[in-house]
Amino acid sequence: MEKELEILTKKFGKEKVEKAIENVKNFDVEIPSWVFGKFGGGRFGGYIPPGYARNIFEKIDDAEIVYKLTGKGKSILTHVLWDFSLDETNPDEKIVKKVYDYLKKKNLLLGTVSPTYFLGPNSYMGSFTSPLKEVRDYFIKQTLFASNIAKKYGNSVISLWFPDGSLYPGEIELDENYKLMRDTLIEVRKKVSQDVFILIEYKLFEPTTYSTTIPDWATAYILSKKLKNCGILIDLGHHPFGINIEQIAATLIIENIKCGFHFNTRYAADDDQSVEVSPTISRIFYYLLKGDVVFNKNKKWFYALDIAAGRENRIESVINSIESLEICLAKASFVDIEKLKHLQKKYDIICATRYFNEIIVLTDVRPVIYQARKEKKLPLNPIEEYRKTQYQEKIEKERK
Ligand SMILES: [Mn+2]
Repeated sequence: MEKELEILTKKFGKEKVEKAIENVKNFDVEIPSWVFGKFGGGRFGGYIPPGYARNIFEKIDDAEIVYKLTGKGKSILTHVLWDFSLDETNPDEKIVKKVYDYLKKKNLLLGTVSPTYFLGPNSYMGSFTSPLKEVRDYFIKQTLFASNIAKKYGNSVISLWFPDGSLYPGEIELDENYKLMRDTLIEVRKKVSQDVFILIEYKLFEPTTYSTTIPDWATAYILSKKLKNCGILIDLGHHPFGINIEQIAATLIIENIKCGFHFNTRYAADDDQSVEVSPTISRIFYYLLKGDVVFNKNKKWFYALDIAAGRENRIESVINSIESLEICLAKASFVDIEKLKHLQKKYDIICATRYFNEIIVLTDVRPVIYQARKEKKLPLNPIEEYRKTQYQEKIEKERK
């Protein structure tokens, strides 16, 4: 490993190598509670990987081992009706208090909280845009619950994803549907404590949808501009194919919009698979680092995984995702902006892209990851280490 680090140092200089190690050490990402829960493999007869967490406390146990092995994932994302309700209808603050104490005991934190707009009575017609006022009120109430607990026990951030939309043209009036979303959000913003930060997630599609109410970042942006202390959540799986996500991030940074990121991998739909090492994510990190929104807490950018392992080992899927992000971040850390700009100024198109890709695509930065782990006294190979713990055998036996 030392030899490989030396090669990187020779090529990029000591300063770049040290910065990359520092970045990998300091980066953190929130872990979704739901990845450990009762998600199945869909078309494979409702298969759920053995040892799945049956409640929020077991999810926290799983998150704890990820944190111990990787040093990442100190904060846990939660979903109100999955994690703080016994009947998936009524949230209960008593559960939140217990969860908070449990997290504290394990040296973990309650992260961003999401109201669950896709569960609950009569939610099949939507949440904030339901034609039924009592349904809208029910979800407004749940949003207030989420914001109260985020403020009292967490990081004062709530993240909203809406399943609202339509299956067929003509089913709803698109303009009125948007207006109802906007007006309900404005009503909610007035009721939610002003210091609670709201993230609005957009999503182009759900299976069978003709329209989703907030399909793209333009719609999320317009809505966020109407609300105080509000930003946009970019989920990698929620775009049309071919869209340049790093360009979206670059634009939002320049416009000083506060954002969140949900990292995952998708192939055809919103698959939410384990994060793979990808040039796209490295390029995203390039702009995030350039815009100083990764480590500068005042900029209020939030990073989380949003994955759902249907057949693979959940804990290994999360560890793999974390490692992929570390690699993409490390790669982006090596780009010398001045050098790149010099090539751009000369209009040296091919050399500029070759220089960029030599780092983003071709450089093996794993020695940086290993060094960062070594310095933090973490196992060099967390998946191998996980298998040694026998934790998997234990949960598969206990959680039946
Ligand atoms: Mn998401």
